[in-house]
Amino acid sequence: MRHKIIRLLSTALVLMGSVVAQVEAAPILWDSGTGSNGNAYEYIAGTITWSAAKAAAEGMTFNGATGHLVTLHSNEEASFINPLYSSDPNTAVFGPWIGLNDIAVEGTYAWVTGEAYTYSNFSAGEPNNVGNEDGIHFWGAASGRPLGSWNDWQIIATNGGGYIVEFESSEMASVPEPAVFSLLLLGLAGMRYSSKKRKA
Ligand SMILES: [Ca+2]
Ligand SMILES: [Ca+2]
Ligand SMILES: [Ca+2]
Repeated sequence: MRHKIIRLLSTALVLMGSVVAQVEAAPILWDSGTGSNGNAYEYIAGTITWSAAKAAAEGMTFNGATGHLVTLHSNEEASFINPLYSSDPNTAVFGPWIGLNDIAVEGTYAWVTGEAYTYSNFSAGEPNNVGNEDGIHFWGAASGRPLGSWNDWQIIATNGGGYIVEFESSEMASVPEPAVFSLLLLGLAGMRYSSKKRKA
């Protein structure tokens, strides 16, 4: 019986692991160094418009936190994020979309989360709103501009550089995967109960 329980338990753990991998994002925590905020960041590769990237980011979860397109407040935050994407050749010129836009009022820039717009890193000559550009992205390493500097670009244009999603530490659960852990305990209790019942 004990062997059977161990076998069942390991099967359950493997199954839960694969379910978690499908649902959960796998971002990197910024939890050390100057200005670190405990938030988690992930580069998602792909060819996508700014609007679709915004929706995709907001459809992701990590440890209880809902994602959003990245919001930046310091050079330190930018320095943490740049290496997440800069080695992907797809970001060589057009790097990932970020959560800044001037969709509501032309020339008035706002973060998707409503956070204060207190930090800016536009490339020289940008934003220039050529053809109504309202979504912001990073320039890539081979763009001829500083890596990670910003450009405004049309939100309906696809950008092959993907996007960066951010998860707020304030929204994260303190204990990882509480729901899955409870299920595991329930399952163990159930197996004990049925094994006792058979013996009785
Ligand atoms: Ca942020
Ligand atoms: Ca604009
Ligand atoms: Ca521009």
